[in-house]
Amino acid sequence: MNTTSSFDALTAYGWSDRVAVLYSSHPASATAGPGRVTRVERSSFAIVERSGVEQLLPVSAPVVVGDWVVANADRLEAILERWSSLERQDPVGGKAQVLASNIDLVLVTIPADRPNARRVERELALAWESGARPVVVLTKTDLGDERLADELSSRLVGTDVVATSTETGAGIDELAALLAPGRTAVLLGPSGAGKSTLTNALIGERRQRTGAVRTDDRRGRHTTSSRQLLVLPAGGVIIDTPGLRSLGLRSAAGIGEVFPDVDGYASSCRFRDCGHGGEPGCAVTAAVATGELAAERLASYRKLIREAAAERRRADPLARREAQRLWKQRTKDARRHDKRR
Ligand SMILES: Nc1nc2c(ncn2[C@@H]2O[C@H](COP(=O)(O)OP(=O)(O)OP(=O)(O)O)[C@@H](O)[C@H]2O)c(=O)[nH]1
Ligand SMILES: [Mg+2]
Ligand SMILES: [Zn+2]
Repeated sequence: MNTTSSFDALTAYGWSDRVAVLYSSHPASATAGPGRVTRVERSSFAIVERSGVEQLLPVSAPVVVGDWVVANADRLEAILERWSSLERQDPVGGKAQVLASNIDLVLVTIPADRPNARRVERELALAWESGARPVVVLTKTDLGDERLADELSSRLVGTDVVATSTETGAGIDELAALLAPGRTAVLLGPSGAGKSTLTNALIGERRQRTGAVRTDDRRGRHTTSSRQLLVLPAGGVIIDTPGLRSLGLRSAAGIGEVFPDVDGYASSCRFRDCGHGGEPGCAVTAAVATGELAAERLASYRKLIREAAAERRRADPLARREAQRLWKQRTKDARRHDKRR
């Protein structure tokens, strides 16, 4: 086993006791060394090894950026078990696409000059599903309304919001501190949000190409084309990603974490699986009626729930029939209940 050797170079890439245990308990570690995937291309992928040297291997298994692997000089022996993975519903194949693995933080970026809270809520749900902790990063605060950070914080109950600008340098140290002891973070957010610019600011040099935003609609131009794992000089690892248009949820697992306010009222609804769309005895719509809960927030929540449910039914025809049966039963019950009153 290689556990006594020096892992200095890999320490900067997030090597930890947890990885050491996964590695040394894997049979392949008897003959091959550990490495971390920094980039994946069509037919090859890059790993960094103990020596700190990056090398290219042919793709022989579905590796993703962030994976810890066991590899020989020119061959992938094994992918070590992932403890977190950020996944989206693949818009074409209907399968999951893993965007990054073994991450501790998901930095959900939202540009202050075209903030879209609904997109953030979707990305937060995706992030919670991954097993990593999401943090919202408001970018380009030099271009936006200065009340935006506070408005976001109050809408996104229970999620931290860091306000940044690479123009003024605001929030960059705060972000670096979140990453410092060797955590791995992945950047998520629309094209042109400033993810690569932020990456460069954290690294302290211009490593990632950045692109001007179109002036007509202020959208980005998809400057970054592939995911890239980079080491930060102050400690920590960052994965820069291209802005994605489609971010389909795989399940409803993360939605409750993003909407603890809605979930709080939902526990008082008459039906345990209330859809909060006009069902009798709905505590959530009652909270909207009294102004305790924003209608926009509920609309965003319901859209994500509906999408996750549709995804589940698509994947499972039995679930589809069960949903129809429940709905019929419930309307019958409700009629009976209302008559009794
Ligand atoms: N004013 C201002 N402009 C910024 C800031 N951060 C980034 N920009 C600009 O926003 C544009 C887009 O930045 P990128 O870093 O390329 O955006 P991205 O999120 O990486 O975009 P993709 O790679 O396409 O997903 C560039 O012209 C940056 O110079 C900021 O804090 N303030
Ligand atoms: Mg980029
Ligand atoms: Zn309800």
